[in-house]
Amino acid sequence: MDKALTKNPTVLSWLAEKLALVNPDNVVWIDGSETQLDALRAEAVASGELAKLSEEKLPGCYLHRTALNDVARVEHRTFICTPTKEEAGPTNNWMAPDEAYALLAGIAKDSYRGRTAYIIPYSMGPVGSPFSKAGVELTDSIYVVLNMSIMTRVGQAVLDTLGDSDDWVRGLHCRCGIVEEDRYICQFPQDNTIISVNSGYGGNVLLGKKCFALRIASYQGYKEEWLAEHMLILGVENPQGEVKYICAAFPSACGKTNLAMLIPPEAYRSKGHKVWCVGDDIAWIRKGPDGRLYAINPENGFFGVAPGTNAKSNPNALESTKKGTIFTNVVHTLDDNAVWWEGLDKNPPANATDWKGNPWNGQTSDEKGAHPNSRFTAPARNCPCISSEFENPQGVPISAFVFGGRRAKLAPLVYQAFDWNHGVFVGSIMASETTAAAAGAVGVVRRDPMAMLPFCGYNMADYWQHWIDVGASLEPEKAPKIFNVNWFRKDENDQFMWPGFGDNLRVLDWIIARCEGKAGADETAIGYLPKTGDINREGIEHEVSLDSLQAMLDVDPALWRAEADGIAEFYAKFEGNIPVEMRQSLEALRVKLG
Ligand code: OXD
Ligand code: MN
Repeated sequence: MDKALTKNPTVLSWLAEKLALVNPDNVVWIDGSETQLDALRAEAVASGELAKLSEEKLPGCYLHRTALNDVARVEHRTFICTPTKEEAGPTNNWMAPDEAYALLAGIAKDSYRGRTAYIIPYSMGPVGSPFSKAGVELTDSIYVVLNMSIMTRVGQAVLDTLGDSDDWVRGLHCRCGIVEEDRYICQFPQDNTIISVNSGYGGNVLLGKKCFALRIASYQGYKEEWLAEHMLILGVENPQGEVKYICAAFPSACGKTNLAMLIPPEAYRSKGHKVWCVGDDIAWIRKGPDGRLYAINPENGFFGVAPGTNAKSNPNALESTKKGTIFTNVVHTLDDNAVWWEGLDKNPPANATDWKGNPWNGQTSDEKGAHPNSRFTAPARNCPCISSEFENPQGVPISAFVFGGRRAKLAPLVYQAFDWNHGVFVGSIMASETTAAAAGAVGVVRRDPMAMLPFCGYNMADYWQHWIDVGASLEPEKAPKIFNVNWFRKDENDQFMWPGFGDNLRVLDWIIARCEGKAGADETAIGYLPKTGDINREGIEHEVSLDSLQAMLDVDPALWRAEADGIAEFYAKFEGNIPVEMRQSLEALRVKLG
């Protein structure tokens, strides 16, 4: 075994126990140095775990393919292991901790035999920031080490900052045989512990991301009076150079990474408006000394979906992948030793290997070359619009929270909640209609409160109460305002009515003006809506008529009455544990709808 990088007794004793269980041939501490990472890259290339891509086209970039049965997060095999089922709540899978530890120990036992154990000390958030938390991940995968080195801050500095503290998250990852039936992603919030077995796919094994920064951290936030949210963070700069920060939560397939890296439309850009990305997936939020809420992005990179990313949809994300990036399950283009995915451009390669590793001719094949959930792991500092505040240990002050979903007819383009508690209600009723992109019926409403359904590490009713309590701790004029957006409203011909992408800034513009008390609104049953004249249409590329805008802002009482019934049905799952403030909001909505 390498010389330990820390004397922290809790780290050393946990490692000793887990190493005895998994029984590796070698043990390597990850110190965060480029020399060590380079050696690991070379080893992974030699073993075939990674392919080195063209140094000329994609410097420092690699390609990885997962097992065919291991391509996405597995929600049905993800468990919250709290002492009682009640603490996990009706929206999580639950297993009793003793049962889970015993089951997982049986699977993990001797699973590193003949392999090397890598000990990754990492920080979620800039090292030393009051928002940040440390973790240690024990893994038998170089792919995990290299991805964690992009997605988090890794190495000696993390352990030096941790000192002898016990406030760190234990993470054990065992690849085992990638057996689907024995795949488990278990979180033990009371023990600050994560155990993930039988997967090598990022979302299941980069334990700093969903497992720690959302599931464990949401519970830590509940206990320590802060919030861990599935939210992007962006800064909107006006021509005077003032930047306002917005946190936004969307279910998957709603363009979250695109919004986080939005390019202002020409009419705005030419006047000096800019958008800065602080984060594209996760926000950790705390009250600052001035009584406002501040957010940091605990991650250090982007683990983005590749298909659909292109020079038009998200040039900033595309540029972020041009160096130091690991691609997973995309197409390998053989003529130039680079990568391709559906939606990158209209020129699929003729001479390529698909995500399964088979020869693939993109010009004749009916099959997709890249897996629909293929990914890039790119360093955040590559992003052309990364915020100057990205590393700010104090975070950025939040002006607004934005929730959103994909609703063809129901939700208007944008509305503002009446107040904080009503905003919590608005977040709790977030939902998306299923699209043809996923298997199953189209247009089915899937509830995904605050986009946290698969990520809340405790009872969602307690989580909502925590949101209400955070609001109560803020002076009303310092509390962020809360909004809901819907970029996906459709007309009677089933066509999207709003152009989306850069033009979404026009909606953010109204949101910021509302936060500053500078824009008008109409009061409706569901919240405050802009008047058509309040949304700036100047220079909009795809003409949006006033009538069309009016239609996008329409609130149909019949549809909303049916929605209220759907919400009541969803709330009934929580057996009377819904915070009273939310029940009152639902009641008030019903009364106003008549
Ligand atoms: C993600 C997700 O990968 O939300 O970010 O699924
Ligand atoms: Mn996400």
